[in-house]
Amino acid sequence: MISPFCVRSRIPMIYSVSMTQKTFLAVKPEAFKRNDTVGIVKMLEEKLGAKCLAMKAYTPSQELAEAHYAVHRERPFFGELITSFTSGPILGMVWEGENVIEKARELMGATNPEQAAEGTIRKAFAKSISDNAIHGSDASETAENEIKLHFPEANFSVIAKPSAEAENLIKASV
Ligand code: IDP
Ligand code: MG
Repeated sequence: MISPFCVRSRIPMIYSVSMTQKTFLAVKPEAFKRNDTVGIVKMLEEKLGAKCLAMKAYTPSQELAEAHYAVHRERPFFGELITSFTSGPILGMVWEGENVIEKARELMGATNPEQAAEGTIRKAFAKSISDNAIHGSDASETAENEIKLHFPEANFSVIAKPSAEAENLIKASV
């Protein structure tokens, strides 16, 4: 019998190993206009190792764009960023998989495409730091907020849950 103290202390360790997560990804307006959408989704399908739960094309309103990029409000490029994000349709998506947030960030590549590694989406499709083809959530809290913001109509009640393997370990330890 393992003590409750031990159970409590083990859970965060198990969670950090393997998590089924959801993330919000979006093909940005400039890439959408260049018809790069299919190529980007193909890379996600082939390389992300996750499944797409939802996908829709829409032009973000000023309000949506400002909420989405609220963390950058004080940055000098904020105005340009909002103008860009509201300039036409984006393809907003929710993807689910093991550690999908970090894996998607890796597959996206560096924010500045000059620093993006070979084989990444930004290396293949981005033109500049302000026209860098794709957005992806950077942490589980931002993923949860962004999914609620962009898919208010969908009921994604569980944003992140432990893998089956981790759940079994947790059950076995109680
Ligand atoms: P991320 O998209 O890789 O998460 P963030 O730092 O969150 O990068 O920045 C959000 C977006 O703002 C970037 O994708 C990029 O389009 C734009 N951005 C970031 N830094 C600059 C900059 O120095 N000049 C112009 N645009 C920028
Ligand atoms: Mg970001």
